[in-house]
Amino acid sequence: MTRILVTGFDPFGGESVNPAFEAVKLLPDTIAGAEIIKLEIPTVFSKSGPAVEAAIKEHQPDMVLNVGQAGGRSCVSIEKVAINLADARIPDNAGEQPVDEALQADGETAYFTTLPIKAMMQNVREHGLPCVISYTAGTYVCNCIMYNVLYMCAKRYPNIRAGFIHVPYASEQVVTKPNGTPFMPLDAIAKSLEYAIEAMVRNTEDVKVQAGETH
Ligand code: PCA
Repeated sequence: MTRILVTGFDPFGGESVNPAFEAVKLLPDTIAGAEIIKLEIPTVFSKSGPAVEAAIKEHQPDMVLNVGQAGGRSCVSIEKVAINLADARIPDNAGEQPVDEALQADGETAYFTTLPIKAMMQNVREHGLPCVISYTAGTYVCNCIMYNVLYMCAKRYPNIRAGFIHVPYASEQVVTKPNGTPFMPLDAIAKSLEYAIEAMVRNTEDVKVQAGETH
């Protein structure tokens, strides 16, 4: 049975929930016949990678999908690329605030996801939910975990495919935020993740559909 490790970060930046892990918790235990292993990980530069690697050792997954909050984005966005850079605008949950630091001294400048992200995007859209490919995961802990997981897969777990999804604020988070702040209901976020994961299981190769940006 295919096994997929799906992680979500804990709340950070003054929020009381993180829609990433809240949505991960709503996922079924199997998707398209694959077993879903759910894990909350700390929003901490130095601790998130080791937490994922411990779970990789314990569960031996075939794929790893890390999920994080991107407040300000309006729909689920699937990340294409992680860069070898940490540049934190706010301290993480342990007070770490790296500025212009490499994540791995011997790592590549960047890694592309090894998941079939266009097939994932397409499957979410075909179920009537908006979804885009994103070409930056930022420079905070989400880019850090995506980079570090792809780094460890390149170095130590060549058979694991990995990638990252950013999710918007959940409805309840924007109740006291300015009018117009983008959000999605949590169950729609969870459904988007489920359809993305379904396509991960069903597509070993990605599909060739247009998704790029002109700016
Ligand atoms: N989002 C942050 C870190 C944790 C999370 O859920 C980010 O996008 O970097």
